[in-house]
Amino acid sequence: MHNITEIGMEYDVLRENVKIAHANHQLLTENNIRSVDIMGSIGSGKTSLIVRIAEKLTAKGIRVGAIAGDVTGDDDFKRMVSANISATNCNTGHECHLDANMVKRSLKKMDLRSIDVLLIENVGNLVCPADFPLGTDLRMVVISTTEGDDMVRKHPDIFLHSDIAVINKTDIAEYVDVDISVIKNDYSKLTGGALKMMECSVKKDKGVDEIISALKLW
Ligand SMILES: Nc1nc2c(ncn2[C@@H]2O[C@H](COP(=O)(O)OP(=O)(O)OP(=O)(O)O)[C@@H](O)[C@H]2O)c(=O)[nH]1
Ligand SMILES: [Mg+2]
Repeated sequence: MHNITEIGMEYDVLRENVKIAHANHQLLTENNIRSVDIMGSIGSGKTSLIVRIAEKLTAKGIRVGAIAGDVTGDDDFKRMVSANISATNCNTGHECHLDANMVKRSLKKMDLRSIDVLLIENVGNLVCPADFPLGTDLRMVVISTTEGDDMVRKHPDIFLHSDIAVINKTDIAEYVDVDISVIKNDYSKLTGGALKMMECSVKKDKGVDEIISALKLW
């Protein structure tokens, strides 16, 4: 006969994460940095969007920093550095999401006086990042047409935890037999009609200015 002891670990981990997220937010605010947590599916175009946003902001004299969150490797980090973004790489090891403590450690490595905007690329995943706020001003989720038209129905939580939702790769919707209006309707229903999903093609530079405005980055 085994004795079973319940340990409320999940709750404590999430509560601790929220505490650190508050501290991150305070630090960013003290340094006048506007910050965004960019979540989304694998390959939906998160890095491409960050690079495009950074190009546009840099052209207006707004200084952009980024944290490249990935399980392993430095591919996205290198793309950001090539785009003249003050970036830091953050490998999560086995974790499928960034957490506030990882961001806290990354912020320590950055010169916060030298940036106006911080774009954090979360690990490509539509499940776990939802539960781990990082302390940013806003959270955005990016999906793309290549994932099909059922992402909102399958992963409602991440959309409900995001301030802004983007459907990217609209340029190839017809080639992958995806009707964007289905995705947008699902999102509208989920949010009770309060929010509209934004359409974007990073490749064709469509919708990116609107996203920057919605995020109030300029
Ligand atoms: N056709 C098309 N391709 C795009 C668009 N945006 C990104 N891509 C392509 O999609 C692929 C994945 O883009 P990434 O920016 O690496 O996506 P990601 O979300 O950062 O990927 P992970 O970090 O691996 O999760 C690349 O080959 C991009 O060139 C777009 O608007 N249209
Ligand atoms: Mg990426």
